[in-house]
Amino acid sequence: MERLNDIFTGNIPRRETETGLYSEIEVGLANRNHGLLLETMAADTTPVGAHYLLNHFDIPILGAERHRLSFTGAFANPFELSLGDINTLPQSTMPVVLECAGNGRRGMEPRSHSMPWGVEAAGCAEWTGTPLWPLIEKAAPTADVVEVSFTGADEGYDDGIRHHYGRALTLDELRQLDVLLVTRMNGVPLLPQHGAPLRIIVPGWYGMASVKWLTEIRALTKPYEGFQQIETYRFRQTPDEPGDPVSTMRVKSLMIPPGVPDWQTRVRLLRPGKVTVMGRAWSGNGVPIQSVALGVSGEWTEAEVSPAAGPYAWSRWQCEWLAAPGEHTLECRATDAKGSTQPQIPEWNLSGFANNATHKVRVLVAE
Ligand SMILES: Nc1nc2c(c(=O)[nH]1)N[C@H]1C(S)=C(S)[C@@H](COP(=O)(O)O)O[C@H]1N2
Ligand SMILES: [Mo]
Repeated sequence: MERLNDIFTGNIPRRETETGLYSEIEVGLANRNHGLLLETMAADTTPVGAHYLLNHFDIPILGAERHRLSFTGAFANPFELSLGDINTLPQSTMPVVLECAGNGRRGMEPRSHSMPWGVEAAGCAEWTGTPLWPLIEKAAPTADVVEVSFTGADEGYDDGIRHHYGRALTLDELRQLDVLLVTRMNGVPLLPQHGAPLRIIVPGWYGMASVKWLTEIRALTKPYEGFQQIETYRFRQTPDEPGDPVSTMRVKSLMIPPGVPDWQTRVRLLRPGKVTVMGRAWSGNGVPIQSVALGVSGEWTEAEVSPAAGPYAWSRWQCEWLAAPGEHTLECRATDAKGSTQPQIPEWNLSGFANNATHKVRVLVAE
């Protein structure tokens, strides 16, 4: 990835953290990047228009006819593919949970000055395309290749540095992860905002790895130094440390807020009696969900968990609750098959990444 130097380089530095009221700039980011509408978790597959979006720069409008993907750099057999070429390759469809690494950022204080996600930066769509690994093998990385980079057509500045959005994976990661070269979402061609005409999906990882508007796959003999790999998506306590990279998703659950909402506050209102509370749960790296519990005022009840539709899909959970008059906070907590469980209070980091604290919903119950 090129780091272009021009008169704008270094002009707009990052503002690392913020406290108190949200700024107009942060609200502007939220308007560009909408979240999952939680009530659509009633469906196994998130409808295309209800899936969250995270676009750093402007959406490039790319013509599918003329689009080419190049395999370049340290490959013994470099080549280019058109969309027509990709469509003739073996196709597979996978339900995959995508979650933005910044999901839950609003729950960390002080907060990072960035996209102000609550809990809604997740979704489970069905992605269709051709498996990537056979194409990497066909391109034949030379013996000294360590990483492969993925470059998007979108570009802009972050922290004063101009770059195309790009990420990399090591050859070992590419061998192990079921990375898909994707042209369709829920059976229809990708919409512009989800990466049309071509993206990758890296199942089990936070969303930043799933590069959209893919133009180039480059074999590298040195570790990738792109902005989105080195400068961000790192767990840091201070701005100066290199930090550990963000990769696989942490165990997480969400609930469909029960009852009906109040328009302005979204507070949930319901009548006393038996209520079925339901939601979804998932973990990273293809690890299945073991159990989910619903907490009401510190008392936990085991939920019923249905198996996921695939190794990277979410599980449905549901739990009966006898709603008594009053004000309550409902909370859901998942545990995965490796025994990882959600904390009630998130672990703070500078950028507000990977907040997998329990999802809490306030409800008012009255006759
Ligand atoms: N080219 C490009 N790819 C990208 C991004 C981007 O801004 N540009 N955002 C990433 C991030 S941070 C996330 S969370 C996912 C979001 O995918 P979606 O908008 O299809 O839900 O795309 C990833 N791929
Ligand atoms: Mo993201």
